[in-house]
Amino acid sequence: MQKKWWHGKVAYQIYPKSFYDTNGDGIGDLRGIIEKLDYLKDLGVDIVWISPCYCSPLADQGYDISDYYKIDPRFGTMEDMDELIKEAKKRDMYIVLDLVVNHCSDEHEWFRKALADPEGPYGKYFYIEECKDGTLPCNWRSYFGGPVWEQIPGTDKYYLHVFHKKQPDLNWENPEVRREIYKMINWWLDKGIAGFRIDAIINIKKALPFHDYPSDRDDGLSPIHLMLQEAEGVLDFLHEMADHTFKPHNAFSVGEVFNEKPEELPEFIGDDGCFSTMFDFNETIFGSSPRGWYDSTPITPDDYKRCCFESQRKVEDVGFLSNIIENHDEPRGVSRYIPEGDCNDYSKKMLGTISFMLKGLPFLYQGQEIGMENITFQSIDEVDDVSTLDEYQVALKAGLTPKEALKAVNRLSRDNARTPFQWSAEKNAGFTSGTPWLRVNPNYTEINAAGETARENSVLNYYKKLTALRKDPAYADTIVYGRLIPFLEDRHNLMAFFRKGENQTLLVLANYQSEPQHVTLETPCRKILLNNYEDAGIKDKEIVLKGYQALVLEM
Ligand code: TEU
Ligand code: CA
Repeated sequence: MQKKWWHGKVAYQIYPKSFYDTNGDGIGDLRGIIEKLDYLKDLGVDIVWISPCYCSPLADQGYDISDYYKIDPRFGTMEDMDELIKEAKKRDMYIVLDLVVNHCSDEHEWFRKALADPEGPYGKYFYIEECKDGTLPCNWRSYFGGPVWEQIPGTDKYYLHVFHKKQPDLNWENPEVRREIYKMINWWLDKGIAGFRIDAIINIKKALPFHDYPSDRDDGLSPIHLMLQEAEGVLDFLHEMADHTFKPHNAFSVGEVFNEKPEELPEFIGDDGCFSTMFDFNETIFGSSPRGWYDSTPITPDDYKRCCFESQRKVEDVGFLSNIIENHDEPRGVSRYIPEGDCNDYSKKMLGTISFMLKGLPFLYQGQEIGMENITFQSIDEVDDVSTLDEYQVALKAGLTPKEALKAVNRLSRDNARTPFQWSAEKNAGFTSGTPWLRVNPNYTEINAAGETARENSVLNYYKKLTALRKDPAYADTIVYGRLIPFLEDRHNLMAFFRKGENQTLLVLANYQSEPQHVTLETPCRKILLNNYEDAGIKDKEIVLKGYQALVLEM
């Protein structure tokens, strides 16, 4: 594997709407990000991925773009963006934007023109089909519920949207569409951003002509992944995109790739892959049910371990994954991956240790570093996210009572991760002086950045140790490139692995339970590099790990 400039870095995702509001309108903004750059630098962050901040009606919080070349006034101005890029560079930091090109907004100029003249050139920018007797071209179910086809008012024509109806899919089969997209990417890269996170990208290739797949629910619709399994040729588009944009700019790209075909992995993230890296979602998709969120199976520590190791094995000689415990589409990792009742500073630090010590590029999601947890919505009216609202309806239709349905969606709601960042114990967690667009988690009085900074043994200060260890010249090479070899893999509630470097071996031990656990080492350890407890409990080769204790040892 070729070494790349970004391999040893630490990345951080910002969801701008919920990060920091500087003008009191209740919505986070670019100036808020500029103000907090030093906070991120101090945490040890190098690469900052910012979820969409382009002009958008915010039907899907910015993942519905109406102008790729403009900043939404709610987030700021292009001058703010230029300043952000400049201020980041000053600090040796890299700005990565979100590339949403499977679809745009129905308020984008292209789509307006397509509606005005479906037969004209812009009609071919989208998938528009005539349905004479109202029979839809296929029975695919949109990710956010209902059929993927929406009628164009006053006509017998329908357009395709695999996400929300305000997110019409762009027709990648049209070379003109691809040219426009590459032009836009290059415009941003020329501006000085370091690269892109690439949204929902597997969906750009459709299995054509449109046809039905077997339905898995009473609605008669089929899940998109059946179509994706059959679609051939997404990589032709992706290589073309990389050759015209990322590669000439030596840009960083991280793909949001689901449902890829295993044999295609090298083409995605191998040395000549179309992306630098892609996210590991193996843990996030575990336990999902075709019936919906309400039917999903919670993950256990042993499942979690299996998911991580499976991904590591898959990419071992191929490339570099990006590791997360959460993002803006998922509940908080500490609420999901730590068994109920056990979520505390020890277990939070343990999860962080695993995420940072696996091979790959660690991505922190805003608030993860201070131990932010799920919020419990008291009523569905408090929820904003389109996906959660749909899953709530799915649960009701399946026969759950409103109370049960709310409980089911609370567990997985994307809004768990979208509540405002908790900066301090002041009003609205110090996020805004106005009214926050989404409810602040009431636990902000205990969990907030100011308190975490002040408290020596906080989760935040532990994350700083993790980023520092990753960059410590004495260990960086092993942590970044060392082979990952599981240790005592079948031991219940223990997640342990070696990282074997050229002349060095590290051992990561995580006791994934509240009861202590005894481990015998193969060789005595030379040095304790990290410990989420005060004392280690090591006697020669014998270790008694305390509840949720995590250790990084040099062997
Ligand atoms: O997500 C793509 C995706 O397929 C899922 O994460 C999906 O949104 C989720 O399972 C629904 O609950 C990306 C973005 O990360 C997400 O925020 C957007 O909503 C989506 O694309 C559409 O742009
Ligand atoms: Ca604002």
